[in-house]
Amino acid sequence: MAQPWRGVIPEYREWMPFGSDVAAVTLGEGGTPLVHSAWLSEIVRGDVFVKVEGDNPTGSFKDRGMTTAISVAVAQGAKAVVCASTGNTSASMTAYAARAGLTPIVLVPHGRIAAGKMAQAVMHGADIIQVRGNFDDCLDLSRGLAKEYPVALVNSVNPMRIEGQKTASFEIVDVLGRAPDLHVLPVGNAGNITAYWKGFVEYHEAGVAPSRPKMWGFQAAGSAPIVLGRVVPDPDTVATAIRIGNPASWTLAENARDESGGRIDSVTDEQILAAQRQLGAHEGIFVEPASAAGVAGLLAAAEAGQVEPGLTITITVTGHGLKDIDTPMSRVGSIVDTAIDADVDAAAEAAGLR
Ligand code: AN7
Repeated sequence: MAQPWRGVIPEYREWMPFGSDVAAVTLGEGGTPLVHSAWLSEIVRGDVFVKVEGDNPTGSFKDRGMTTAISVAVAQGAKAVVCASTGNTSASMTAYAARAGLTPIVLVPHGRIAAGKMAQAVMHGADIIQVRGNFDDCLDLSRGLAKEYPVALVNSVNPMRIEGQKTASFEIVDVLGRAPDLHVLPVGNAGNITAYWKGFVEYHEAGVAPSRPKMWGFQAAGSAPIVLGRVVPDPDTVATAIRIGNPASWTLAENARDESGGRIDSVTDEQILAAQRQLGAHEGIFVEPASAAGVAGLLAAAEAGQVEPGLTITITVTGHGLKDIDTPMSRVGSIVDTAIDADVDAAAEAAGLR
């Protein structure tokens, strides 16, 4: 009988910096599909695989790091947890806190949080506090609360988040049987690029993978502090998940870039929305705008002749498209192409079958 996937702590416990005294608070996260993309493979003249992180329990990669952060918080006796969020962290945190019986406190920036993500936090029973400021202000507040009050901070500055999120790299190597030549992903607060690099490095050092990939990260042009080399005080992009002007893991992301011989670049909102739509139409994978930043970056690099042929490339799409339907749909004119009576011939006519 097939063995069901058990969640990232049970599956990768020997790679965690904690012992069996930490019980896993899990929703069965991880074990997400690595889908071959014929479309992108042809464009880059290599082999491209998409790691579909929207298939996690709350619809984003955050679940990998939340199972570890919440499990450890519970083991340490926490009663309440706090996070700043552009949406996905709060959706994930509130779900895992609900399972663990912890009180979740969510700090979100004023406006611009996708409705689906807010709905998740509400349904998981969170106290939602809207801050008159941006994500970076929320993160400062979140840190301040955790310092002065008995609440555990579960943003990616909590090292347990990185420990959980690194398992995505393990899964990629486990499935491919080797590390990719190049790994591509979006960058916001820069926790995930840090985590992926840690995972690839650990597998390499342990001899599981004979090589490590170059890391390519992409920020949104209006929120590209690492690319610009300075804090962006008022970040702006349709990709609200990565609307972050002062990433917490800035230096660690630069390390991942430099140690791997990679790059961190930016893509415009137009490139992001085009990539989102193309991925949906060519591959059947519907991702949220931020998640398309990596795809947009790879497409731009291929167009500029910066992708050498013959590479094995993996690309993480971080969150599910259903979380934010307003952004893409606002670009679509009318949803309905043709209205007809309930008649087979009329339907065939409208569908171009005759
Ligand atoms: C879909 O939820 O920061 O570079 O507060 O939701 O590790 O921050 C979300 C980030 C990419 C960027 N894609 O990852 C939050 C939050 C999606 C995201 C990122 C986020 P990091």
